[in-house]
Amino acid sequence: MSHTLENTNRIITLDEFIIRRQNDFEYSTGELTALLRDIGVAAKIINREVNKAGLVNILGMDGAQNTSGDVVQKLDIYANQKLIECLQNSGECAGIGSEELDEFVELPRLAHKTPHYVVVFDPLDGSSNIDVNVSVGTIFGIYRRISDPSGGITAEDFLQKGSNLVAAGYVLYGTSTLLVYTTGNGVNGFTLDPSIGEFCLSHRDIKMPKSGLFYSVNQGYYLKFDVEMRRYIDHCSDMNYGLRYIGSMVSDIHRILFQGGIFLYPNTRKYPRGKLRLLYECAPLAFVVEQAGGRAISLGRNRIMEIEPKSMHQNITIAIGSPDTVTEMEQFLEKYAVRPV
Ligand code: FDP
Repeated sequence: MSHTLENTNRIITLDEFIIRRQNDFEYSTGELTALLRDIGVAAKIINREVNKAGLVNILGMDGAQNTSGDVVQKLDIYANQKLIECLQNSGECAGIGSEELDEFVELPRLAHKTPHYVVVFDPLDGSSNIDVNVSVGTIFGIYRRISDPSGGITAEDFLQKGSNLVAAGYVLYGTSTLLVYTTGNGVNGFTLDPSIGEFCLSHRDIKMPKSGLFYSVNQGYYLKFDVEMRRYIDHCSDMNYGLRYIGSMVSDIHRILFQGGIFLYPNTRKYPRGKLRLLYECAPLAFVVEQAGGRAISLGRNRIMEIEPKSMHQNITIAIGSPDTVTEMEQFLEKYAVRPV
């Protein structure tokens, strides 16, 4: 009698997984597959540099400020460059929009390629944490371009609502390095195995808890929040919800994804329209969280995925996390009638 040996514990690498899932895409030509692989390569290179940040003279402020007024650090610039370089590998990316750049950039065309996609990213989110060895992340989103692929890219290719995203995800450079992404068919996570230099499937079909007992907000701004938001935060405290705030959006949302709860960045006096960027941070993470069963809304109570960006660096308020916890917060705002932002 012959036996078929099936190894159910065998390692599935990110590349293998992406190729296997290729047929899930509406336009399954291998272009999106190639783009996701390019991002995987960039993530490995950025990871290598983040890990040795304390050893080489790459750490610390560059001194410049980006369009959103944040101080740019050297590693941000490095991560930005590497993503741009890697996205040119396959020739499938027509252009990029980056949190670190004022304008979108058209990428050089490879011979015989007609790229149909643009990529938006925050190359190193939470970068003010690098100096103190706290986890940071990369956030990315991929849109199919609207403009005629035979011509140049336009702003409209980027100013699309999140519901048009064809893929999105993040890389968390933490105690281990994890790449989490969705193409609209659930969310999967891959942990980097440094010994073989591959992202390996470690978190299959991630589903977030329906509610959670953690809230994540910069409570230092409490007095700068609208009274309605202060009431909700008082409620979290009354209910003994645990406050967890790393100050690195990818890390904070990663915790919420696995343990449940809510992440908030409301309007403050300093940031009357919120601080976080719709295009580079909020929409891609909303896609991931919704695909894992969660919710993501602005404090004007619009679904983040339905908000059409008016400019590349538009800021927005956000409440994102477990569906029941976000709904509970929403009911609070409705009850105390927060002003739409
Ligand atoms: P950073 O400025 O360090 O890049 O997107 C910006 C961001 O970090 C998020 O990662 C983080 O959640 C937030 O800002 C922290 O802002 P506050 O310091 O105002 O809380």
